[in-house]
Amino acid sequence: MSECLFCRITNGSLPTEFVYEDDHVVAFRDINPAAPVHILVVPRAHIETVADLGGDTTGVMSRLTAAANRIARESGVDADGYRLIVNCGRDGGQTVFHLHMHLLGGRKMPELAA
Ligand code: DGP
Repeated sequence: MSECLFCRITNGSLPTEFVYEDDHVVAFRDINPAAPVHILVVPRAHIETVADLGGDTTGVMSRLTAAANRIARESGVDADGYRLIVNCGRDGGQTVFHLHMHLLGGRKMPELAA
């Protein structure tokens, strides 16, 4: 049995409402939202970090981005804009080591700190 939290969510063993799913990607609301719209877009495949992409998994970021853009449109935040974030590793702020993209929208995002 996989112990990975997001594998348990993507494979349905931890019941979670999906706002989007296809053969490769699922998306669900962040448990600790940082914006009115805060969705996590996650590959079904277990890939620990964005740094692990390459070879057979080169297309994963395109799939995540396409799904995030679609969810942004469906959530009505596309006109005003939104932020897509991928945290990588501990210094990058990653806490769940299954690749995921944050979609944040519904409020003005602050400028990134220097
Ligand atoms: P990151 O820091 O980039 O690894 O983001 C992980 C996010 O995952 C964090 O914003 C909180 C969210 N999260 C953690 N556990 C759960 C959970 O069980 N369900 C949901 N929906 N989100 C979770």
